[in-house]
Amino acid sequence: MAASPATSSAPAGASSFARLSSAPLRAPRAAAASFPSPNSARPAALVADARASRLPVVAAAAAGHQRLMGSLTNNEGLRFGVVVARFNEIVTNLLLQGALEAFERYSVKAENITVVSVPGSFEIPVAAQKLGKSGKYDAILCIGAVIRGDTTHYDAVANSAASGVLNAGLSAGIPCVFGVLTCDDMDQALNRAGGKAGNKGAETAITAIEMASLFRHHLA
Ligand code: INI
Repeated sequence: MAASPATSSAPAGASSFARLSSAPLRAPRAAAASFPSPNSARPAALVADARASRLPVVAAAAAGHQRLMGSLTNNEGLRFGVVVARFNEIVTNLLLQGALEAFERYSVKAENITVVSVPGSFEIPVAAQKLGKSGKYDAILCIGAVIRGDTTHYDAVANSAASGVLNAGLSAGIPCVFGVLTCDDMDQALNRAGGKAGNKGAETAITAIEMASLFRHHLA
């Protein structure tokens, strides 16, 4: 069950910490233990846990801080643009399907999702930027699959897609989430598109919901 942490001051920190521990995409136990809430009900146990994992114990003196975090469930009315490349569409269709299923799981309404199709991953950033600047969306998902071939084209497309999506988000001022696979071969890509390594499209949607919620509810 994912709670919906709002702006949290230190007294609510314990529940934020609990939220981290129960989120669908879990933070590793050791990483969580390195940021114990100052008001945790069991600080000694957390400190012992951190020591056992050889991580530095921090935040003991950070009472009064605010921790802002987006929520997966507080997503009513959030709107999403999805830019998906057709190149390697056997893979990108699966990624898109994963993203749409994740939206459905978190009750994002279909009417709040717009899917835009572009030829290849190289074309994703310009479309993402245009959607982002339109003011109609809270976050943009960027979905593609770049698979290494015999030429250097792979590096050019992969690098352009990554830096382009980053720039699109920065210039539009809304989250543009990177869901472009960069793989050595088709097997690797299919493994990450619903195969044994999960579905990167679903992860992209979940990241987009959290970031959109963060921006709408805390950073606006
Ligand atoms: N586009 C991809 O999305 N994935 C690839 O693997 C790929 N490769 O390897 O060539 C690819 N190329 C097309 C590119 O994205 C543009 O559509 C094309 O260069 C026109 O601008």
